[in-house]
Amino acid sequence: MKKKQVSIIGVPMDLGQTRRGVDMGPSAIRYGGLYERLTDLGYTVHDKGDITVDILENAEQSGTSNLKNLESVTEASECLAKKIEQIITDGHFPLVLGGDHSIALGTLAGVAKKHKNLGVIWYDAHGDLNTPDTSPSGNIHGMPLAASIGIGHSALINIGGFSPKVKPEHVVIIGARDLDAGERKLIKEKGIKVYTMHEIDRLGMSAVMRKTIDYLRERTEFVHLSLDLDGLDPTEAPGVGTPVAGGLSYRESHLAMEMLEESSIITSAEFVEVNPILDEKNKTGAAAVALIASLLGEKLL
Ligand code: HAR
Ligand code: MN
Ligand code: MN
Ligand code: MN
Repeated sequence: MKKKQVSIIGVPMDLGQTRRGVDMGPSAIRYGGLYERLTDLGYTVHDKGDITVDILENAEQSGTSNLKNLESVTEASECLAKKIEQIITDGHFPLVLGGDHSIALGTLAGVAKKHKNLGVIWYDAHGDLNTPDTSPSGNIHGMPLAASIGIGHSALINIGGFSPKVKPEHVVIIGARDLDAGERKLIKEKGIKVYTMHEIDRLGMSAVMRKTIDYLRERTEFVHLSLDLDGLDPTEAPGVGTPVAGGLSYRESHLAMEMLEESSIITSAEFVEVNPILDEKNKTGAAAVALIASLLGEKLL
């Protein structure tokens, strides 16, 4: 039997927001033992290292928009998109380590180039559905999902040279509890499926995942998981730049990963927003590793 192949890419990106340290996320996740955990599961793991990202000191601030570090974020995204495309061409499972959530622009560009009829699970406290007009911060990590459905700054929308990457009705957001006014409006206008913490409290994670899997199975052929560690509660994942109280537990998150693994719908994944400078002894990096392992088949027994 041919062993399953996983290709890892780190994206040391901190330019999509303002708290430094999240560029060290890929190292923190590797430090948490990712490689060994995946090889123990029987995978052949190709760690392709990190892509090159400008450091803040050298990032150009061209004055035409309110978006911070637009040029550097765009440049890294284009580079990431090409790498992802190659990984999928090689028949490997792409696993991206962040880095702030702006990296999803590049991941989704690469994935969508190869996988038509793509679904996306956005596991996050936030919607990341802002545009330059609605953003309260100018931080690009609050915009990648909007850009991926074709809404926002043209430079972000057109990463990889095409748009959109995913249809709004093929997106499921899980764990949302901090949505800006413009994001709520977009969710309603575009009919994006969202399981906020309210629905998760009411239905339970098991039912939410069952519905998510059924929904995406009916509509899509491939599904990308974009997991922002701030989807978890900050008590269990403190190493994130924009923590929001009242989040998903570690166990709920494991259940979600286990159900996705059983369903076999996930064809690419990224784990983002791990900031080891804000963390407690790499608790968040370790949580990322444990969730990745569950997603890729690690069992308790
Ligand atoms: N919605 C706010 C903004 O656009 C905060 C976004 C924080 N985003 C992340 N990614 N951490 O989910 O600035
Ligand atoms: Mn540059
Ligand atoms: Mn996010
Ligand atoms: Mn978030």
